[in-house]
Amino acid sequence: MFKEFIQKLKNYNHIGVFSHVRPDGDCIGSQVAFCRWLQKNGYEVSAFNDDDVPENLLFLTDYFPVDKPTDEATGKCDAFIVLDGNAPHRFGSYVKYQNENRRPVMMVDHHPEPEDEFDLSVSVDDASSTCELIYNLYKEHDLDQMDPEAAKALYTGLITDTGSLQFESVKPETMETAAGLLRQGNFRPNEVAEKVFSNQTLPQLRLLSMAMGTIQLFKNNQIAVMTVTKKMLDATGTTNSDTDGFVSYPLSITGIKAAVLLKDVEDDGIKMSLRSKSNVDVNVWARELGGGGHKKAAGAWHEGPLEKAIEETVRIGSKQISELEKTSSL
Ligand SMILES: [Mn+2]
Repeated sequence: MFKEFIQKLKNYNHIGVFSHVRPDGDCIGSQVAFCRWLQKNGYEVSAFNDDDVPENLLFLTDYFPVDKPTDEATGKCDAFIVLDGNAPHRFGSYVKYQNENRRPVMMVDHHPEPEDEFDLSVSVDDASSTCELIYNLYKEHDLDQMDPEAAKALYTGLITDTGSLQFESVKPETMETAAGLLRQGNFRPNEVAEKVFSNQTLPQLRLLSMAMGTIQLFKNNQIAVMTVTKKMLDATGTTNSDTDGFVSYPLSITGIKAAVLLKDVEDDGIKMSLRSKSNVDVNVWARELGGGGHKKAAGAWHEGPLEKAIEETVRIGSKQISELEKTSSL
């Protein structure tokens, strides 16, 4: 899988590694583990992200620092790697740096329908996570190069991108990857899980409680909608990033086929997270709203206002559910 990738890397000295904007566990986990791999193999390495690393993932930046890109720092790089996204715009200011001075770029990712904008792509859309792919890179090259830090970083992405190894994307290979990481890194699962999942603040829980109160069900109780507004953030002293993971709560209601979280927290429209636990394809659904993602998890945007965004979103989802019901394939 990585033979050509590893060979091509040898043409360069200083690699700039970008992960996608508004980073998550898979994004930072794969970035940190991959940067350590590059370093072990003699490369100069810089890791970039436009946005702050979320609080619960900050421990990963002790393993490898992730900085905001600058002209000076990107200027040192003779090649770029982009991780956990399959279109240039996912990497924010990466596009600007490439426009100013185009460098060879390689991509490693697991999202469907990648854009053809990269010099080399390792794109595996049935992999659970980009971290699973980076584990394969280590394995194909030399697994002994994986230290406990890299193993914990990859384990982070493995559990955050799979709902703690519960999603449909989890295959026997994913579990084997998890086992390999625990063995190679010599750590227990709770050591990482507690850092990532059990560090909620009281304001975050208060916000969650308010968001729970907004849940509405549609289409014979098969679609759940949850909303978060700027007012709720202000009342609880929280920010947009404190809503991470909220959408899984409405999805856990019995009989629900798909859930949508609408966040009316910025001046320029409404951000939506769509999740499915059925044959409802939220990638197709989000695409009708100008967004996209995976079959089971996707994102979209609506210009608002909130009521209109809910109505249109529910209408599109209901249409898909009706079609699936017709063929008894829901
Ligand atoms: Mn991912």
